[in-house]
Amino acid sequence: MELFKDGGQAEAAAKAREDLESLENTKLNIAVTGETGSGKSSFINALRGLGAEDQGAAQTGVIETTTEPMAYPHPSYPNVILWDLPGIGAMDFRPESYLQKVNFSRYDFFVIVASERFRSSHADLAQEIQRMEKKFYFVRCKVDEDLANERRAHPQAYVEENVLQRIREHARKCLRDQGAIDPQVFLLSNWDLDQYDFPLLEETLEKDLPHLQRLVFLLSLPNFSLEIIEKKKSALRGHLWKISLVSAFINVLPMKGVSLACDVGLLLVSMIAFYKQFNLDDDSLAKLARQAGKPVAELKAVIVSPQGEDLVRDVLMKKFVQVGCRLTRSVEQCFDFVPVISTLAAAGLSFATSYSILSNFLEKVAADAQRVRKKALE
Ligand SMILES: Nc1nc2c(ncn2[C@@H]2O[C@H](COP(=O)(O)OP(=O)(O)OP(=O)(O)O)[C@@H](O)[C@H]2O)c(=O)[nH]1
Ligand SMILES: [Mg+2]
Repeated sequence: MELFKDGGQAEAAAKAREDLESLENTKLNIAVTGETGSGKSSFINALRGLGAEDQGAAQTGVIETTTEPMAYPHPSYPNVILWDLPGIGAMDFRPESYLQKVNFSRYDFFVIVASERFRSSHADLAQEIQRMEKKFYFVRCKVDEDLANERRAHPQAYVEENVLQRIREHARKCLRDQGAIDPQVFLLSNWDLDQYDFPLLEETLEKDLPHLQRLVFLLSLPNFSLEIIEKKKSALRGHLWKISLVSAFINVLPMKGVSLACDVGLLLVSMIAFYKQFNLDDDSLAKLARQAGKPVAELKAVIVSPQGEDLVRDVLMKKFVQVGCRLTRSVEQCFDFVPVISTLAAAGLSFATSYSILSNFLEKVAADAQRVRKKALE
């Protein structure tokens, strides 16, 4: 309630509104490049929470499939676009003309995908990307296959972490030896994002990206682990006060008495967005059910927060009526003759009420997401 003490509330609300709008308009263009057949399209599908057979998935397969840059907007965050670039396998590969052809300036950063052997074209491309003053992350896919092969070939000496470390070090050394500066290497399997180095890649991107892009990227990720659900929750929690402040000030009019003015529309939109952010919307649940081989009703059965716009609106209205009645009586008595103060008090109450509603709802939706994830994995 500190916000409501010094008179700068309206400005703070305007600033919060600007921030929310910027978040909505934040764009992130991720270029996924690398050798032909290395798993680029599968990586893009994994980041979008899609299996190869899901609608809108990037085409994957053992024959060359990607020959032109293809844009894959995230299903819930169309401003996050993953670009599937053509493979770099050709013998006469020239990184400079390749990057010109794919319009390199469009991208915020590059992911160079490799599998199996390291090739000098990877290092050439990495160097050229750095020369163009962009960042690259070297991702070694199909590490599940490497491990299976190694286990088969050396069953006695096999130690998973040693094999992984060897692959990482080898890729880093090759990149460095050929001129890439401070290369970052991540090993992963597109079938299992919570394994190997994907969590580290996610953390690295979080550190490297500017604030709003970082948040959008985090929220767009599938719930590949319980930790990611926790991260989404705490990132959103840091945002709730802005939504509450904007909603509290949106409708405050100088009127006698206390109006628990609040933009229910904004709260509703934010609460419905939580469902998408935690992959609990109907589309995401249907996809997850298909991937888990379970009926969608089984996943929905563990969700306890109200689902669907009408139900959320109902809950919201009931909460406001409850809290509104309780607060109005006491505050109206205090500020009966001072309409301006009463207006600010009303905004303060709207803020507190909105914040508490959003905060409780966020807690419930995040807990639902954890239960749904557990159920899908059973
Ligand atoms: N085991 C395993 N197989 C993978 C992985 N990622 C991709 N694949 C398989 O590797 C093959 C090639 O994958 P794609 O995603 O089509 O590769 P791409 O780099 O997009 O290929 P092009 O578009 O042809 O250059 C497919 O058969 C995938 O199913 C992975 O992490 N592990
Ligand atoms: Mg492809």
